[in-house]
Amino acid sequence: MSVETAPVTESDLRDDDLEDLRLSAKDYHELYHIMCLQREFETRLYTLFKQGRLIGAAYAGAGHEAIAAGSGYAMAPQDVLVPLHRTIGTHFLRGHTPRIMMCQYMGRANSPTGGKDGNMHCGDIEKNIIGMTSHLGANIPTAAGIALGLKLQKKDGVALSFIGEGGTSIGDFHEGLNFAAVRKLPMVLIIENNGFAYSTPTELEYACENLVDRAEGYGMEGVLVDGTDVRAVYRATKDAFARARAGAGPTLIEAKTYRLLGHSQQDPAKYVPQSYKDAAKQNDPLPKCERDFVKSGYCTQDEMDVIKSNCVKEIDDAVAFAESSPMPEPAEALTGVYAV
Ligand SMILES: Cc1ncc(C[n+]2csc(CCOP(=O)(O)OP(=O)(O)O)c2C)c(N)n1
Ligand SMILES: [Mg+2]
Repeated sequence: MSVETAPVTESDLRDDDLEDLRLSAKDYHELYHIMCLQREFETRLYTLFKQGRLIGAAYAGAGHEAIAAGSGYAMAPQDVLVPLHRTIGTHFLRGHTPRIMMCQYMGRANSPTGGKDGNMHCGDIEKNIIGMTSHLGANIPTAAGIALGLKLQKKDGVALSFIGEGGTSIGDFHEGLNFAAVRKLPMVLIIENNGFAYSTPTELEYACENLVDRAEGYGMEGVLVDGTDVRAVYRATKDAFARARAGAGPTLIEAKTYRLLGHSQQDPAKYVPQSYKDAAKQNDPLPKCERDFVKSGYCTQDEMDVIKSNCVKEIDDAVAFAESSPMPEPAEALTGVYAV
């Protein structure tokens, strides 16, 4: 995607596609809730960072909420999540509540890592969340290994993971996808293509038109989707999970979106052209979801306003809970680490 080119600005789903989604009003409310929760949680993270109340850095998935909510919502309990730095909504959907995640970002003793490692690097084996590895690409062979395990154990689960478009240039992308395709593994990989890898625009990242075109070379299904449309992401992921469960192997999904903020809290993103910023604003997944859901009759604007204001309260509660939670004991510093 050239940074000059905006994807569709309104839903490109046809009515018959939408009927196939078979979602209830409750489902639509929850999809919007998770998107709002991600936006509110990360907006708050940036404020807390500036106030010196966080441990470590803050990244936001502003612009990626539809990818996180739509794909996470397509998962079944037996599926395994390997999240990435812009998909905190998937954590929420698998039971890592805002309280738990805020404790994680504040390095508290009761957080999943007990205050160790980077704040985003947390998982919970009971919840089928495998903590992300910071090295871009490394999550792909991890997901392929999980998918191999699920297949060998004849379990019904599917492994879901993510990679930014910048991360697709790393060798692990090739190794993980090739292995998954050869072994027909139950795995779904979503490329979150936001047009930039830190300050590098897509023109300097890859020469093909769409990264999903690589799927054919691996001998796997590839799907291109509007990553700002939560229903489109949900549908593409749900279909990919169904193929994986039927033994038809992995799917590569390319979800095109925009990064609404800089790479992280410390990046003012002065290198981003105005045309990209304008297109990003126009394609913000939250107002787009509101327009689509109200137009389609899934939710009223009043219902969506209530969901949004409740998210503010949920995050207020998470911050208060985390700040009243204890810091780890110094004596615990060396427990749970491999080398001392
Ligand atoms: C192997 C490796 N190289 C560099 C980094 C530092 N780094 C973290 S995120 C990032 C940009 C990633 O861009 P992209 O894959 O497009 O994902 P995005 O942040 O845009 O979602 C970089 C360079 C890293 N974590 N791992
Ligand atoms: Mg990117």
